[in-house]
Amino acid sequence: MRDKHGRHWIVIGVTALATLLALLGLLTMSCSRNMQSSATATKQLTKDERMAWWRDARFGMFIHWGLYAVPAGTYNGKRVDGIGEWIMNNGKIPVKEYEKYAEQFNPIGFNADQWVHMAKNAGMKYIVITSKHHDGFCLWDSKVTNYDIMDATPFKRDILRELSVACKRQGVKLCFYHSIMDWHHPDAQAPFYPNYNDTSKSNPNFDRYVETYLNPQIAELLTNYGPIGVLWFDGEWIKDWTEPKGKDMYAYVRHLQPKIILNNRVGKGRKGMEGLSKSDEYAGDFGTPEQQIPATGLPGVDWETCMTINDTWGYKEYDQNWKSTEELIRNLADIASKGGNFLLNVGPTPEGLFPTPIERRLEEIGKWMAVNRESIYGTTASPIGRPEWGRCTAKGNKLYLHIFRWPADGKLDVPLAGVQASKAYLLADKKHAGLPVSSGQDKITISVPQAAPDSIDSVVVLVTNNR
Ligand code: H79
Repeated sequence: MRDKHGRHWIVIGVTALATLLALLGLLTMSCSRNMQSSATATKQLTKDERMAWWRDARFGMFIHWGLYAVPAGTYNGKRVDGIGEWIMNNGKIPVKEYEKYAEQFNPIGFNADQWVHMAKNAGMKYIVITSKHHDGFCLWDSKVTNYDIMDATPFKRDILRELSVACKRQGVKLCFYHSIMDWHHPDAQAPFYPNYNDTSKSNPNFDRYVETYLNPQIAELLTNYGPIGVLWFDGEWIKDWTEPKGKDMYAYVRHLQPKIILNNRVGKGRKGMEGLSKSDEYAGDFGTPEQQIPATGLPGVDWETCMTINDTWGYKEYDQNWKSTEELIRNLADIASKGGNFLLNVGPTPEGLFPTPIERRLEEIGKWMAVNRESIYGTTASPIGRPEWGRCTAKGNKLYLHIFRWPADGKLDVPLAGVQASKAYLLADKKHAGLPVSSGQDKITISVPQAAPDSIDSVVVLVTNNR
C-alpha cells in the first residue's frame, strides 16, 4: 500500500511539475510575444522611414477651400486685390460681416470621391486641404467652435470626414493645412482689425487661444480622421508664435500620430517665401518654397514647392490667368530633377466644383503621367544639373532625360563622363526599342527619332552600367 501510495504521489508530483513547466513555458512565450509586439508598436520610425512615402510621391494636390469662395474676390461690389483667401484682411471686412458668408456656403456639388479621383487621375499621391485658413472657418465638425461647416452653414456635411473616406477608398494620402493665425478668434488676431495681419501686434490672451482652441482642434484633426500624411502649418510669422511654441506643437503632433510629417512652418525656421529652413535647429521635416522653385537641388534637404494654378489659392471667379499644361508638367519635371515635391493648388467654387480650366489641366497632366510616371515617382535629383535641352531625374541605374527642346539634328548630348550606357529607349515606346548610343570623352550621344513623342516633355531612359 505504502509503495503503491508512494508511486502514486510520485506520479502526481511528476505530472504536476510537468504541467507547471508547460504552463510556465506558455506564459513565457506569450509574454515574449507581447513584448515583441509592443516593442514593434512603440518602435520609433527613423526620419527616413517616416519620409519614405512622401519622397516617393513627388506630386500632390493642394486644396484651398472655405468661406472666401463665396465672395470669390469681390466685396461690396468692388474687386479686392490680392489672393482670394485673404479677402477678409485685404477687403478690411469686419468679423461679423465676414461670418455671414457661412449662411451662403452650401456647396451641393461637392463630391469627395470625384475630387480624389481627379487628383489621383492626374498622378497626385496626396491631398493637402485647408482644415482652417487664416480666416478661422473650419471645414470639419469642431467641438470647440460653432464657426464650422456643421454649425454655421446650411450644408451640414463634414467635408474632412467625406474626404477621409474617399481618400482611404482610393489609396490617396489625406493631409491637412492648418493656419496658426486666426482672424476670427478674439484671443488671436480678430482684435487687430482692420489689419488682421499686423505683425507688430500681440494678443495678451494668445496662450489661451493655443491651449483651449488651437491644440484641441489639432487633437480632433489627428484623432477622428484616421492616419494623416502631413500636417501643413502656416501663418507662423505672427509675433505671438515662437520657436519654443513650434517645438511644443511638433512634439504634440508626433505624439498624436507618430508617423506624421510636418512642414517647417510649425516653427520659426522658414526663410521667407524662399521657404527653406534656416538650420536643423528649427522644428519641421521639410522646407516650403511658395510660388517658386529653387534654382538647384539641395543634397539631403527635403522640400516641397507649393504653387497656384492661376494667381490665387482660394477661388476668385475673375482670375483666369491659368498656367498652361506645358508650364505645369515642366515645373513637375524641374522640381523632381532638383529632388523636391510639387504641391499644385486648386481653388474649388462655392458650389463645390473644380473650375473647368483646372479639370482640363489635371486631365492633360494625367495623360502625360500615365506614360511617364516612372520618371517622376521615387526619383532623386539630377546628377547632371540642368542640361540645355531640359531636365533629368534618376532612379537606380536609370537616368530619365526629360526633353523639353527636341534636338533638330536628332542627336541628344548627355553630359556624362566615365559612364557606360547599356541601353537607351523612349519611355513612350512600350517595346523599349533601343536607340543608338555612342560614348564620347565627356558625353553620351543618343540618336533620337525625328519627331518628339510629346511636345511638352518626352522622356528618354538611359540605362547605365556603372552608376
Ligand atoms: O495659403 C496660401 C496663402 O494664403 C498663404 N500661404 C499659401 C500656402 C500665405 N499667407 N501669406 N502669404 C501667403 C503671403 C504673406 C507673406 C508675408 Fe511674410 C507674411 C509677408 C510678411 C509676412 C512670410 C513671412 C514671408 C515673409 C515673412
